[in-house]
Amino acid sequence: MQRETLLVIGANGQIGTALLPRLQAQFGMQHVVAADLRKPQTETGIFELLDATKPDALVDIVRRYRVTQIYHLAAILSAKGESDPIWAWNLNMQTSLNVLEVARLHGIRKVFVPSSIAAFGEHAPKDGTPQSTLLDPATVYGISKVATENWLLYYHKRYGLDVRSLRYPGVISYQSMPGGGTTDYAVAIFHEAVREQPYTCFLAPDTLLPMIYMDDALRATLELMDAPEDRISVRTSYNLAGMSFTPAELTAAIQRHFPAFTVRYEPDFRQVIADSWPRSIDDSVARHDWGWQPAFDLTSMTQEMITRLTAFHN
Ligand code: NAD
Ligand code: AKB
Repeated sequence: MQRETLLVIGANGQIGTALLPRLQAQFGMQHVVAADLRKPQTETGIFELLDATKPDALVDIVRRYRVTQIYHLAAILSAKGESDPIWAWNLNMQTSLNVLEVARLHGIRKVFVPSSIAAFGEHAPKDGTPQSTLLDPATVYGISKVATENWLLYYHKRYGLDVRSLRYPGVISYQSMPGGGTTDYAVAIFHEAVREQPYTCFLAPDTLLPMIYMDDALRATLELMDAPEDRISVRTSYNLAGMSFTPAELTAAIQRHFPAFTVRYEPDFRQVIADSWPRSIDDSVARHDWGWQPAFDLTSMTQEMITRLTAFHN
């Protein structure tokens, strides 16, 4: 049987930085190729500079390393995308279509392309947002995620490509800073708290949003990718839930560790984006199909973030 070789595109981002060591542990250092527009800050194994909007450069890496699976993590996220919508659309769509087309033409066995809670908009139920509902996103990022989800389904139906995807909630992690999203406050707040600095939050205190701890997000990704094909009933993207909380609830959870910690609220343009997203997610289809179960709640995630970042900042 041919050994799997994985290509991770956008490997230096928030999720790639944490995913890479997990994939290297599972598949071996020589069988995971990291690629990104920017070089990694530390030595992380095999690395290739890649602009994934360029199909020839992508083909070259796939051929040279005999890649069998692609994890496509490169994207412009919700807040950053609004600064230049056409650029964000072009980058998100061009990279995704290049990955799908290269996968089809070069015998790639499995492709992972994440979607987001940003795929939902005004007309989706806000609480317990179901797997199947109207998708009318408010951001260019969300529009690109809905379009990509439909392209994934198309490549699966038309070409039999084994595409897999999760609609990640806001991902909270200590390994690196997030890259320009609306949920980024939930990471930045911890860095200020452990440095014993006040934090200014760009969302209002009662903004309830779905979030997930990185450990859970990675486990969900690996479990989905490992699941037998006949367990995968969703070829657009699976709803995925971890926890939901507001900035005020997160502040209170942090204050149990740092009673003097204070937060000022100055909502900006990201408030409108957050208000267009679900408050909580129904992930029962993922639970049913491949046994998804989150492990972290607000209390355990807060404890873990503070422990890890305290070690990092000291
Ligand atoms: P990020 O912004 O932290 O990282 C993206 C990486 O892609 C960066 O390192 C960037 O340099 C790279 N990149 C950008 N353009 C590229 C190009 N043309 N070619 C190659 N690399 C390029 O993003 P992330 O948070 O790690 O997100 C990864 C994926 O997960 C994205 O699809 C994102 O939409 C999705 N997602 C993330 C979250 C979250 O909270 N982090 C939530 C939902 C969905
Ligand atoms: C963002 O806020 O844009 C991301 C996401 C939820 O997709 N974290």
